[in-house]
Amino acid sequence: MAADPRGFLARLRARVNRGSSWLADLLPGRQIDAALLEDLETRLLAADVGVEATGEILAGLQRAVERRELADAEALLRALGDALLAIVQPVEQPLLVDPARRPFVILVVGVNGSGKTTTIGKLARRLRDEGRSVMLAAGDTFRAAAVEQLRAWAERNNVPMIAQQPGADPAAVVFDALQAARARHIDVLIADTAGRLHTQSHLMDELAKIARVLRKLDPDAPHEVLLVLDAGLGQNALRQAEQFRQAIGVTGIVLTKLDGTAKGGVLVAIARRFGLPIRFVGVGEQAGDFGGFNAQAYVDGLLRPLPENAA
Ligand SMILES: Nc1nc2c(ncn2[C@@H]2O[C@H](COP(=O)(O)OP(=O)(O)OP(=O)(O)O)[C@@H](O)[C@H]2O)c(=O)[nH]1
Ligand SMILES: [Mg+2]
Repeated sequence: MAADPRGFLARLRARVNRGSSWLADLLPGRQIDAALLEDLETRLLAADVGVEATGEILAGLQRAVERRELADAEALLRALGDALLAIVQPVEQPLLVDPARRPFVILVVGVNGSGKTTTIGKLARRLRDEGRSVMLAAGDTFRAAAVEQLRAWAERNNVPMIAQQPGADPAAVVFDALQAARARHIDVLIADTAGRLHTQSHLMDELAKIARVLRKLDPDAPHEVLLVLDAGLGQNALRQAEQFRQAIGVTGIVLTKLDGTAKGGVLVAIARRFGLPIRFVGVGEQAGDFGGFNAQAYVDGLLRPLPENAA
């Protein structure tokens, strides 16, 4: 079943790196030596694990080889898994909706096409299934189709949505929505925003304005700023995280499209560089292809993938 968490973990494990076993042809029959470690380094970099994390992992494995702790490929795989887990386990921090902050305001930001609106649809369903009342704010007033896309998710999930005409000030839309959510005693307000390049400073300023305007109603809002990153963008995702963090102060990351890339290792690079909580991951376009980040299932997916038909 789509909402079954075990089903989601299986999908995560099958779909990271498209379920292809990127180490399968590397390890069998090989001696654990410097040449193998060098090949492994190349694979980690190709999977977008990043220079910093790869260097750290390799240094640890090198020490283990010198101490003759890695007798065979299985031992190496285990050590590699432990090293990856040590980096990503600390960022497995679920989003906790504080009931004392009501409405709990989640502002969703990111570059064009990263998966913001889809994430909002999936998250709205998840929160609603947990028994919370949810409202959506159509803060992407830039694209006319954006409101309709969000409305479709709102209707599918049976949650209300606040919108204005195309071209309206997104800060005004989100402000109105917070007032409406308050009046209706809504638990969680999720605000969509237009995609923007992290290099467009006036659009980054617009995000800061949305946050500023929200604070007129609630000094603690937004309670969560979710940055949605497309895993397929590789190292560019790191630059995006840096810029959004500076512009608005990201409190959590959603990594989407882990199903559509052979570079799912970028999550490790992001965890290593920023240490920001990874709240959710997306492994497909359907509502059920979304769940809280699970470090162990993710590392298993990298190193010991399940076939797609198991998911
Ligand atoms: N395969 C896959 N596709 C996804 C995932 N998340 C989103 N998508 C798809 O990515 C495309 C863009 O998603 P949107 O949610 O519209 O992205 P957005 O960030 O709102 O885009 P803009 O509003 O244009 O900035 C859509 O076709 C989604 O179905 C995912 O986890 N996996
Ligand atoms: Mg959108």
